[in-house]
This record gives sequence, C-alpha cells and structure tokens, in this order.
Amino acid sequence: MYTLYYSPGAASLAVHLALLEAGAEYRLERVDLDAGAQRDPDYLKLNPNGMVPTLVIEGRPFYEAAACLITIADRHPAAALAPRPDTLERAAWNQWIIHIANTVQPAFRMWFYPNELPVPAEMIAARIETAWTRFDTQLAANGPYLLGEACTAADFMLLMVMRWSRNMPRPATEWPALRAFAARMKARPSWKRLYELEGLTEWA
Ligand SMILES: N[C@@H](CCC(=O)N[C@@H](CS)C(=O)NCC(=O)O)C(=O)O
Repeated sequence: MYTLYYSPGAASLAVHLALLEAGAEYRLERVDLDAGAQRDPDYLKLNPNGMVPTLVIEGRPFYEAAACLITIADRHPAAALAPRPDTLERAAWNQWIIHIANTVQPAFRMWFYPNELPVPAEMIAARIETAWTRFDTQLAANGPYLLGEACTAADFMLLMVMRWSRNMPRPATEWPALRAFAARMKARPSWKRLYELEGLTEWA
C-alpha cells in the first residue's frame, strides 16, 4: 500500500500515473502548495525538501519523482513499466529518466520559480526547447514511445514535463513527433483517470 503526497499537475503527476498503470493500491494526500502546506513541520518530516511528490511505501517516505518512478517500476514487474535490469533497453530507460530529472526538470524549476535563480527567461526557454528537439528526434526515428514499441514509465515523465510547457512561448506540442506522442499517451485510460482524480482540466 502506498500513499502519494501530491499536488494536481505537479512533479507528482508521473508517479501517480505509474501507480495507476501498475494497478497498485494507493491513497492520495493532497498538499496545498499555494497555502504553503509543503513547509508544514509534519510534512517536512516526510520530505525535508518541502516539495511534492512524497511516496510513502509501507510507512517509509521517499522523495524525488524519478526515484519514486523507478521504485514503482521495479516493485511491479508485471506492469512492464521498465525493461529488465540486465538489458541495454534498461540502460536506455535509465538514460531518459535521468535526463528528464537532471536536465529538463531543473529547467522547469527555474521557469516556474524565477526568484530562486536569476536566469533570463529566454535562456531557460531555449534550454527546454533544445530538449524538445532531442526528444522529437528520438521519437521520429525510434518511436512511437521513448523506447520504441513499449510504453514505459519514462514516457510518463516525458508527458509530465511536456504538459508543463503548455503555456510557454513554444509548447512541446509544436514539435510534430511530440504532438503525436502526447495524443497517444492522452488516449490511455490512466491519463483520463488521473485527470478525474487530480481534478485537472487544462491540456486534457
Ligand atoms: N526534484 C524534485 C522536484 C519537485 C518539485 O519541484 N516539486 C514542486 C512542484 S512541481 C514543489 O513541490 N514545489 C513547491 C515548493 O517548492 O515550494 C522531484 O522530482 O521530486
């Protein structure tokens, strides 16, 4: 049994999608970021960074969206959210997950939290757009998913960060292979269920 501390559409989204796709039993706890609930002393005991997501597994809390995603994939092998560990496909999966976590997510952090690091918006947008070009090239050549024919948890992360770009000057869906990828992913029952559960409407 899991408990996911989340905020609608936030970095918890990919983890939530993985729980749904894994058919895992879980409970949702909403963290009201606007009210500063992420800095509540009780919440900081679960996640000292004061961010979502936090995934509680058997009473023990874990943070970092990518790490939670990897954990869920490993704990639910029947759901095939990741290739087997001893394969080159797994190496590619690791690469994409870490690339999104290390390169794309931090750029979005700068975009959405401009007071943390004084980086000009055009520079952040350029970095994000470079990432879209890389993903678009990959999907056009080896799609329809990041690993080819199989939809995996790496795709959940890609979809999550693409969604974050919806109000940017050049949203990810301006890249044709990414647009097709988003349409395919959004047709999955898990995406529709996630929207219901998180109360999301934009970019449905
Ligand atoms: N590296 C972290 C980033 C998490 C993160 O930035 N979460 C944002 C929402 S998308 C958050 O909780 N923001 C509230 C705050 O920083 O006060 C992860 O992947 O879990």
